Amino acid sequence: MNLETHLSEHDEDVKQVILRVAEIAKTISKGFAARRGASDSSNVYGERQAAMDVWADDLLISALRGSGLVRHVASEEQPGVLTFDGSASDLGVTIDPLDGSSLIGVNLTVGTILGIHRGGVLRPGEALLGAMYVLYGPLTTLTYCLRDGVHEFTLNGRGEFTLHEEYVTIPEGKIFSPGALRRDWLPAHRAYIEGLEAEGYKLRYSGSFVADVHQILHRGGVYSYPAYTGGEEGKLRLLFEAAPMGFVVSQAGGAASDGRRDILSIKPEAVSQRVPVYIGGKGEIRLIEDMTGQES
Ligand code: FBP
Repeated sequence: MNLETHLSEHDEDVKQVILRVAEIAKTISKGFAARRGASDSSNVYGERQAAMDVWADDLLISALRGSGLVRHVASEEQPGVLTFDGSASDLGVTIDPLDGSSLIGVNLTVGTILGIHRGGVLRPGEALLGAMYVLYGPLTTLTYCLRDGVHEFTLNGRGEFTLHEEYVTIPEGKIFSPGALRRDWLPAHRAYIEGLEAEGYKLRYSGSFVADVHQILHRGGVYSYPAYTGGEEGKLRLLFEAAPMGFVVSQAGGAASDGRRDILSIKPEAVSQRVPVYIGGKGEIRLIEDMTGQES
């Protein structure tokens, strides 16, 4: 079954937005060879942008503007929320055009992450209509969730996204994917990770949040990019990374936390807001919240 058919029961505007992004994803998947290097620009956070970051961002924003179905767009590569007054619909979309882009040069898996809202985008993850992500790795895969299960599609040789797995649910598993430097870990987080290691959890960390969380979704365990010494807010962005991927994993039977509370309950104050991130199985998330709770 192809993506369009699988989406047929859903809201037409939302369906069209996902199909447009899927078309752009096909273009992005063909664009890496010609754009391996860094661009000579930096994003609003002063981070050096990969050439692919800029290109993918432009493609996605033009496609969403051109759809006439999206009124608000916030992108990790843009300073503020873009508003398209001519839109016939009031959808709001958040974009991380190419998460993990620093890995393109070494040919590791990166991805595009999207959150879909009704109305403005500065809303908690629990208000999301849906979310999706595309992985550009050995395969190009697209995973979407519109509050009726998590479904994965593979881009085939004919350039079509076809269904690979429906109603993905996170299994019990023993993988941990720990971000931030061990020397900068705060005591509760250090004890948490050392506890998982003592339980025989295997370390899997690529440096691409979307790819690492995808592995956790399919193999079980927990991804973490915690608060750390010198980074009490963590590194990852609430709007572009933590909320949409936390939404997908929560809809697949897992959970997402900032170490103390459900990440999906946090209302963003600004597009650039960072948040400590734990995403994975309910057991692993309950454990860190218990340990952090005991600390305070
Ligand atoms: P962007 O590439 O979208 O800025 O994402 C941030 C990110 O690269 C995540 O994908 C990844 O998990 C993390 O930062 C890696 O951080 P570090 O280099 O500190 O391990």
